[in-house]
Amino acid sequence: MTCWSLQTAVITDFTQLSLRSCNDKDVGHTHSTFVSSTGLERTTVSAGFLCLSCHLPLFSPSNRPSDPAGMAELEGLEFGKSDFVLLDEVTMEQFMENLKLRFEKGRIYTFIGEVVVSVNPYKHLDIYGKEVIEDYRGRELYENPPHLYAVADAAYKAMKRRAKDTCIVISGESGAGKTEASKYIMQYIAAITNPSQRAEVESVKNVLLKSNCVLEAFGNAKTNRNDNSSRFGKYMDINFNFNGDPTGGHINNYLLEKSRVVQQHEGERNFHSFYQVLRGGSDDLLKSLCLQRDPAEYAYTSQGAAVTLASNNDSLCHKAVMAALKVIGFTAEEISSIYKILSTILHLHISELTSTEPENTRKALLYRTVATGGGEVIEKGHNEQEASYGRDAFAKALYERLFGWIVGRINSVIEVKDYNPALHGKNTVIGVLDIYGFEIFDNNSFEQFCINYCNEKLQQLFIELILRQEQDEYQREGITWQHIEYFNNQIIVDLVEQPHKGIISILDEACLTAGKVTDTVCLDSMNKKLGQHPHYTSRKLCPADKTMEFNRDFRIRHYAGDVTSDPVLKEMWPDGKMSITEEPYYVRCIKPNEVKSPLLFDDGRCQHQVAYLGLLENVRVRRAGFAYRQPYARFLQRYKMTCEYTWPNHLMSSDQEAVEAIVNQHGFEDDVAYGHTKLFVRTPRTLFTLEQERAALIPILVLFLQKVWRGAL
Ligand code: AD9
Ligand code: MG
Repeated sequence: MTCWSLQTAVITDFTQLSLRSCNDKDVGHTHSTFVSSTGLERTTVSAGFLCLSCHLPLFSPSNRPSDPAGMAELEGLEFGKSDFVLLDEVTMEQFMENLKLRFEKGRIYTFIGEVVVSVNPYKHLDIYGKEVIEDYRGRELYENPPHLYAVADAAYKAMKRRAKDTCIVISGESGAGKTEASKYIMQYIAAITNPSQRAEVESVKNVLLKSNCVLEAFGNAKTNRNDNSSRFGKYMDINFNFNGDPTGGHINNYLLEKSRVVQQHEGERNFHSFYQVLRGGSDDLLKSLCLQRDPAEYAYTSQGAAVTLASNNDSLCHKAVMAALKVIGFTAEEISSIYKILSTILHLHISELTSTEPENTRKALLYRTVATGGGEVIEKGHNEQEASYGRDAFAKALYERLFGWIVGRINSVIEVKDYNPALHGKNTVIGVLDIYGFEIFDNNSFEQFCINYCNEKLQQLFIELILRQEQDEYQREGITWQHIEYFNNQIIVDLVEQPHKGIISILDEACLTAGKVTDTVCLDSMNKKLGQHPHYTSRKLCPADKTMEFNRDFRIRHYAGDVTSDPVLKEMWPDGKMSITEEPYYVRCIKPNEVKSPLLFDDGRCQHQVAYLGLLENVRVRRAGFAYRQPYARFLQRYKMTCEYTWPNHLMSSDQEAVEAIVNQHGFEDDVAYGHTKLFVRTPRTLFTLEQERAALIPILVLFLQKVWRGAL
């Protein structure tokens, strides 16, 4: 018997199994229990499983599986621990050592239980192909090496099995790999669904996938941190029918960074769309729009003095976007309008291109209408500064509306139509959240304030679900539990959003009395209310020119670092609402270095991210915790058939006692704890075994019942 032939065999009698070590030497004992390198004991032997006694892989080198994923696990020791839960000791030192080793070996994904930690490889890795997708399709999370596909499959299975909405939250700072991860996840879901290739489902999948290309063109830009930085938040819902096939979707977009349309930092660009049309548009198109090819010709595309992207070809991207727009269903007229608006923004030949009266446009930009005390209405000319402010505001508004319209148009194509729950069953959803990451610039504006606040809220959700709820439940259920300390960023969230004295409230007040409240008054009010807050400071900056007034700013100590915000905050908070299911799956992305290098693992920067993402605490909770829990009644209902004392009904005084009988009969005493209302199970193996036994018993039971019905018994 070769080891390889055991790849998927279910071992029922451990004592019969004798395998060789990876050195091809007999290890002198019979492997009886296995542990995958994700740390979970298993009864199914597959690549990467280590013997619990000798800790050696169960497969010899000559029998190595050919799939790269399996190989990685097989060589688990060389490539580090694929689940941080398996660290010998949960210390920052060991965590970082493992993370670094895996990054250097090209193993960019590592589990913390069900959470995937991902490090941006900054190079193409051959780990997303069809064969790899097949490895993950329908498998349990711990059966394969860590991968985004494992999480995508877990979310998909959870949605399908329990007909429950679920979502995948991808977080990490700018350039950590969130958007790439979200695309791989969507590709995976597209690949594993609609096996019967129904045309209407294929078309939905196609639009969903192609929408990324369009959204990135209009919503992403080169920043100093990321050549393809998302400048909007995206929450994409994919709807599924009872078969588990996509029937549609919806894109929520949040807070487009519209200030970029008129202003870019040194080294940064405007949104890709401008450069793409200039570089890739046909001569005819450019002529009709009166556009020059060179982005350096336009103020709005050249402020950052970085018109060319090293990592991407604008001209090719333009062609891809045009093709995607057509696939999605934009008409030729709509596409033409999109480009007219872009060119309008670029050179503000507004009247000609937006079909408005030239005189009206001129007036709108150069004059404002003022009501005099006597009830008269007069036109007052803008000074130069006011006129350029008006022009910029107009350009920003145009672009924002264009973006909103594009998203709306995509939504109109993919929205679920004619769905009849009575006919089609429950419509379920998987959401994928990819917002722009935490960012700190030299000059931080309202956008950074909002982006970082969003990230605080996401961290709060993570803390809430993974850390606090977990610990709270153990306490509530009376399970012995060593409390784990973690930094709760609620204090920072409160600083921003508390009614009356939070920063948003103070800004709101200032906006309501706009015109009367100056930056100084607003900052004074903030200092008065928040001066003592441990995460708030304000500075006076001495101007170089002594005749000028002091500049002032305020600083928030975010969980990821200090961010100083420019006090001129004039935009409005978006009214969009995001509904995240309470059972999210998490991908935590880490950026290995600031120079986009595939070779450099910057220890300091990575450790900082691990710390503020709370990953170490996550490992501790996970390690000390129980993988599953179920109320006694539900556990009993499901598994009572596996125990002679509980089937068909038990005679014990409580459900808990009956559950104890099941646990004892299977010898799982050491793997469980009894709470006040629930059974807690430490490793998935226990449930896995019970599930297998139940699955084996069901056909026997059905036969038995059929016989009873037919009166044969
Ligand atoms: V931001 O908050 O939108 O500024 P993201 O979304 O976290 O940021 P993004 O996914 O855009 O980062 O990744 C940045 C770049 O890293 C990509 O353009 C790729 O060049 C590179 N990257 C990220 N993930 C991968 C990967 N899995 N494989 C190869 C990757 N390259
Ligand atoms: Mg992004």
